[in-house]
Amino acid sequence: MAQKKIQLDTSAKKTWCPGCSNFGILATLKKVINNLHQRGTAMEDIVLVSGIGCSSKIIDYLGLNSFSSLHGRPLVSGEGIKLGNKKLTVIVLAGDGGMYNEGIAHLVHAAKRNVDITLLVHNNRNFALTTSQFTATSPQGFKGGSSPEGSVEEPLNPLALMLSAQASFIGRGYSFRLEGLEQLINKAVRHQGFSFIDILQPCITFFDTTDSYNKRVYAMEEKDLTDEKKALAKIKEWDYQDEKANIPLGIFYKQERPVYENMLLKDLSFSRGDKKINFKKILKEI
Ligand SMILES: Cc1ncc(C[n+]2csc(CCOP(=O)(O)OP(=O)(O)O)c2C)c(N)n1
Repeated sequence: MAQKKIQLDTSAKKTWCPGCSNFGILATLKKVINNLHQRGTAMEDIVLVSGIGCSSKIIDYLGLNSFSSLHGRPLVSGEGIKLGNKKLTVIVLAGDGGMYNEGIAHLVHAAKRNVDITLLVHNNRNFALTTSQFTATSPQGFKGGSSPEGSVEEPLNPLALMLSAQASFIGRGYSFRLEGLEQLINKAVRHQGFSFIDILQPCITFFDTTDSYNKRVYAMEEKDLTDEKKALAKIKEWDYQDEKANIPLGIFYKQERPVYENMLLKDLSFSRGDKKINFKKILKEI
């Protein structure tokens, strides 16, 4: 029998700028969560984790179990939650500043470990909540609070980083192409392993890339998703700098790999001298 649509609204006042593209991500996430529920996931088994930033406010607007972590640190919190209870569906939400600057070491290790969580990066290509400083994905020449003359740094391609860190699901969405974004997140959440999605999320106040993206984005066909060379070629179609290049959206790479928590928690025992200590037994005895 079909489950009833879940009302996820909260009473928290939305403090995003009017017209912010985060509203589209919020609406999409509500659909994704309802979809998960329709497929049998209990609401209490879904956990959202965020850091700090405009992007991270999203967890206040969704009536679900959630944890607000430090700026740049939501991934490790999410990993801890998943290790504590493998049954949970963990979705981590962060800004590009939090994830590609402060939290970049955690990002690389979460991908390498292949923890079964989904990461959504709201990539507006600036530190927006603090009124615009350049981040790792801002283009060279970006003018903001910390680079009034224009940033001299070239941008990082986060998808290329994720491919080399062995992320088992790599995708890109766009906050003004919501049908594609919803399908992409649905697939990411269902994937067993670390799922990474860079969501292009124009900051209409400080770095409005909407018109430029609208002209250049296109949906990729889903084929040969396990071929690393093809994935890299697609990833390199746009380097986050070139304002003329087309921007592919969808899944770039998907591969089955052993999941970290299944390997780590297989046995839950360790040896001390000739004694084997079993955590499961200890926990039962407490
Ligand atoms: C470790 C740390 N560094 C800096 C800050 C200050 N800070 C709070 S929000 C923010 C900007 C967030 O930018 P981003 O992560 O890109 O998210 P956005 O606001 O753009 O969604 C900064 C720099 C902080 N709270 N903690």
